[in-house]
Amino acid sequence: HRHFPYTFDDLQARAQQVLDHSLFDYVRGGAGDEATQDVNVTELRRYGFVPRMLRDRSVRDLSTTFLGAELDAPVVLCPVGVNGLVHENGDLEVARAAATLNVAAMYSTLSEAPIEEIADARGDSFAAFQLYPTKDDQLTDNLVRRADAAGFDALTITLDTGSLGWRPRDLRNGYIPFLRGRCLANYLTDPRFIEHCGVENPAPLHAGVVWSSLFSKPTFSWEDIARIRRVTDLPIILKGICHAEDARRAATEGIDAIACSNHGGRQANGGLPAISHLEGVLEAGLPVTFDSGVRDGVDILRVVGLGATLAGIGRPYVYGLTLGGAAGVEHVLRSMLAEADLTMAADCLTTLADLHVVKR
Ligand code: HOC
Repeated sequence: HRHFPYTFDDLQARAQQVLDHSLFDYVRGGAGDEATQDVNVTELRRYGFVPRMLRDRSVRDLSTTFLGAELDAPVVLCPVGVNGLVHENGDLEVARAAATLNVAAMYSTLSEAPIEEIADARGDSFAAFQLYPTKDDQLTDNLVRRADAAGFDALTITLDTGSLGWRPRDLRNGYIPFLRGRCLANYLTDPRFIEHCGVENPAPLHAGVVWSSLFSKPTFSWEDIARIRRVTDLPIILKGICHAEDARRAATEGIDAIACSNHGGRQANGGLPAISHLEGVLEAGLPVTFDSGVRDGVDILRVVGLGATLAGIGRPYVYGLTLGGAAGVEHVLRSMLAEADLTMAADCLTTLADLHVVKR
């Protein structure tokens, strides 16, 4: 990997060179003037560690457990619907990388590859199926049952896409990635979706229009969560919870974990950095994954040091995928984990429990 980038900025610059302009913008972009996206990153960097010295640091241990699974590293790949657009068979390449490195991942409803193929490709690695609720509960529940039958380990329900964020880059480019309709594989075989289309094997544009009309359920609420809870026994992760009260409610509703996240600054441009929500969310006592601003190996340690069980990685691995498929994803993950490991070694911190974070 002599020519592969080692920093986020280099990765992003290289990805920009190879991706179609509108697709790059889609991955790179955020809501509004992208202030939230920026502050997600800068605020996280205000946290650090006080080194300890003269302690045996010959062995460092990054392993952890999440929802009963033993993981070699405290990371999870975030769900991304356009993986299949940035690289051929992108969803499967990501799943293969996750299998090779035994890291956890969440796979998008909008994957280009059918979820059963993804479930196969991820081997023994921990895999959650990410669900976008639709206006049609039956269609939503069908997807949940399918994920269950395919052998996924958990269900992640994305809560912050009740409507799509205000994204100037995409407005300018016309939302081309999604209008291509290549991310609808999981709907096209669903009898309920076919009913909505009024025809089997609908043309991509027709399917895209029907899907857009069904996408998201603005009234989605705790009652829907209770319904889905009854549909599956899979552990449920609620993604997008930032308020302590919502986290507490999740705990009382039998939810298993929370993904604390502001969607990488892609949905609401409220300006608050996602990391400022983590402490309140942790108070509910559920296991928490955190994403939105994680760019390198030290960020992984920061997030875990602040109490999250797993650090969610999005854009960094998507750029790795863009540049080198499964090998590219592996390179990015290995680099991030190597940086985390070497940082722990330098600071004489040997386990994740040693990470005491201080804010500057
Ligand atoms: C056109 C609707 O999670 C993102 C996605 C949002 C998916 C909705 C697409 O881009 O962050």
